[in-house]
Amino acid sequence: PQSFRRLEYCAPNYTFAQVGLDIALDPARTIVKSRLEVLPGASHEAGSPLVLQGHELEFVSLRINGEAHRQFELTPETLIIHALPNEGKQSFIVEIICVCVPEKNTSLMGLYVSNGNFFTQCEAEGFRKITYFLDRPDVMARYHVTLRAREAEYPVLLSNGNLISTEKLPNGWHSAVWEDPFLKPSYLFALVAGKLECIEETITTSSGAKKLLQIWVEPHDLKKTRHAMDSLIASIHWDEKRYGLELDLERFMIVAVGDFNMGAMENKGLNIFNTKYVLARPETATDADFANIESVVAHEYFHNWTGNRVTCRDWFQLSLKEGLTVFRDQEFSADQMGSESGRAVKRIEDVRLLRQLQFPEDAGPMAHPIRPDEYQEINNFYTVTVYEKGAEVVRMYQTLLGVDGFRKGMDLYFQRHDGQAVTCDDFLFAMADANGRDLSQFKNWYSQAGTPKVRVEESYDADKRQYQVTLRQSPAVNAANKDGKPFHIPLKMRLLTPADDRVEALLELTQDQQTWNFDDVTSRPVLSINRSFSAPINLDFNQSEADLLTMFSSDDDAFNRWEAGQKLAMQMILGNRLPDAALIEAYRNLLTDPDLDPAFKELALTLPAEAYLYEQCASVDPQKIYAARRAFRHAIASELRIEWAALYQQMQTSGPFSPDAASAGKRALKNLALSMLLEADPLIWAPMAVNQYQNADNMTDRYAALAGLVIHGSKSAAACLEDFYIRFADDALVIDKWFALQSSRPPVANAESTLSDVKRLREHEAFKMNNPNRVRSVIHAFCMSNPASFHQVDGSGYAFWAESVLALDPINPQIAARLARGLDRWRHFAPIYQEQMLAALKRVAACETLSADVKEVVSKALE
Ligand code: B3K
Ligand code: ZN
Repeated sequence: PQSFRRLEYCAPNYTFAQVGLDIALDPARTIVKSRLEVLPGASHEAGSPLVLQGHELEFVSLRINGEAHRQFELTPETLIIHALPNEGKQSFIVEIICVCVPEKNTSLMGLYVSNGNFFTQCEAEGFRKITYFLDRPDVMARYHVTLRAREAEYPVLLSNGNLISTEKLPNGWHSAVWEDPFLKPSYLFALVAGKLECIEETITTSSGAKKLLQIWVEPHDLKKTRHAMDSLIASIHWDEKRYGLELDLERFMIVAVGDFNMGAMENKGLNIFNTKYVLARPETATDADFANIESVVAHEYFHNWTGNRVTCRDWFQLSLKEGLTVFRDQEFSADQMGSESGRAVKRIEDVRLLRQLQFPEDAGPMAHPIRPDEYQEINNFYTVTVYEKGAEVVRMYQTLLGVDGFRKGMDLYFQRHDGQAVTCDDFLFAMADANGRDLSQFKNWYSQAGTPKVRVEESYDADKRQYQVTLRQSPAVNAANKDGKPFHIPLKMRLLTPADDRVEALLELTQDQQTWNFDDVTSRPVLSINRSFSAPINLDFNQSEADLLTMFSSDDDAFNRWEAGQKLAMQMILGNRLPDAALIEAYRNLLTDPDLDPAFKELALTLPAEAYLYEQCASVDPQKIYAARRAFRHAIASELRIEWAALYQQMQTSGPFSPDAASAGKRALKNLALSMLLEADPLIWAPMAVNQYQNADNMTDRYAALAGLVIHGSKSAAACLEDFYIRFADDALVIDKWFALQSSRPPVANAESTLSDVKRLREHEAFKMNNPNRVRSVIHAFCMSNPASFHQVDGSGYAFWAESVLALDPINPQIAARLARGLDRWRHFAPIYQEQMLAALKRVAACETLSADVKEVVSKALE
């Protein structure tokens, strides 16, 4: 297979000044006429051919400067044009006509049909499925687009930028002309056509300009768009206030589509979203859904500057826009939480996700630096490493430079690079230059994979009242990280003492080993380090249980307070122990503390996920870890049953539903209490759960009650599941939840295996193999979010995985490749599991028609 390498970057030999597209939409045969004004590019050599990418296109004709042109070659992936009239610096016009077949396009890349409407997805390399093009992000052009379609079926015609004109055409057709005033690469092109309706708002931005905001959906979904609109308006205001960045177009549109490979896409002025991240009403969406919509709307909007105005030179630089934009959406969401403790809650949630998903990736066969050096299929590199670890790296700049220093760096970045396609180095230089700092060692975060480990050793001299801490870093050394150079690691710390000495510092660990001394420390302190998770590392710090308990009850850094509790629970679970009396007491104090945020309590009493526990083991036995974790949970549930019952009452909310952070936190704690009560005394509490299920006025509470019944194997679960299906049968996103809940059910005593349920669900009339959301809610949910049911010693889960990867690959390689990642860590498991996983991997690898996407994933796993 072909590999692409970062160091082999070549500037384009041609570029486009203007792109004209005329697209006649027909599901069976869409005719695309392009008119490209071509100029010699940075690496131009006289006489060199113009090599355009094209994929699954039917070529019709080629003209140059108005004349038919015959000196060209067609390959399955390219159109190579020779004998060009381009001596000197003059531009010339290339006109191409080609045809594509949207209704046959199940990959959902390029132009496709969903529920009778047309949509596009071009990032990273989908534009080449629409027309022949220099489909690379460093070719930036102005686009002028004419869309044509039958008016009755496709009354709405949208593309990027500003609407210039519309026209009625003969035979029931009509057209619309759109012009995007900004330079953009092809991956930001979009079109939408069909029977859609919108809600709209007009807002005034910081310069006093009026802007039109629209959210387009299928007519029956209009009533579910308010939250997305509010989120968009809040995002626009936040970016003005925090970064001085204003919306630059006359109109900004969001369109929702039910068939979509990922969350959403930041096409210039025309964001296209998975319905899951747009549609919400209290009766159909959970608090988590509301929060996700807010953050995805913000993320895509923020891309307008970090991604679109300044874009990536090549796809190795993906984290330049993604890491930065994730950091921005995290900060936005933290600000929306409305309190300091809310900010901490958001930070804990983000770190939890990073450690559950990204740390395993960074330790497995697909490990790569946030700026990868090599890929076979770029779609495989939209990873938690590029996104979430990338965001942690951006956060470290802010930690090192301060919020103001970071802002100066951002200002300089836009001043230098607006309208350009640039690299991660350009971002780093802007940060360094704006602050007069040498950040050369910080570059190692971009080039080295693996989670660094930092070992902590401390000593205290009571006579001298001196405290000493020594930090040693060891970069993970693995295939993707041969150098193992030391990182520049910012570690926030504080010494906790009864006298409250207020010894605080930001330690910058830059060498393999460094020691710091602190004077006038009145008694042996408890070290609180890596506060707020200031660096994405693993701490190797043998703190005593007593110290951890101190932190769990009183660290003023909410993140580290939470972390101490997680560490205590983790050590006990991995040691196959139940919580001891001291820990139960600490939990009790925390749960009954009237001053603590309910959302924080919920996080503090939620045990480390199985995926994170696996990371602490040399050889994983999923069944043992599941049993130990469940027993530990059972102990917390039953020993604190009085507190749980009290909280279940106290956390009831009254009045109309609001998804704000404080109300959501109360519901989260109440529903954790219900789940704990079901764990402790299922027979007593099942009727309460049924009652909550039936009377809830919002999806958070209804779903939580249903999930509690299903997970705890209650007899009432079946009837409630049936009721839920009937109640929401015409709401696809809710039916996704119905599927996902059943597929992610952990093993229940005396019940059929989840796998047999999943196989039945796959035959359900509402299951659709070519709808990504539905597939994710059944197949991915089982294989990737249900470890205790998936990892069976008989290998039945793995056989199902192999079957599913092979069935999905011909339909949608991206969705298949994502699932293929499910056995990445096979070497990390105990031998009885390993053998079965290896057999399943080999079965997939043996298929001769694998997509490049799946092939890269399984071959790296088997390397
Ligand atoms: N930039 C898109 C992701 C595109 C994925 C292509 N396989 C969404 C986002 O990160 O905002
Ligand atoms: Zn993004």
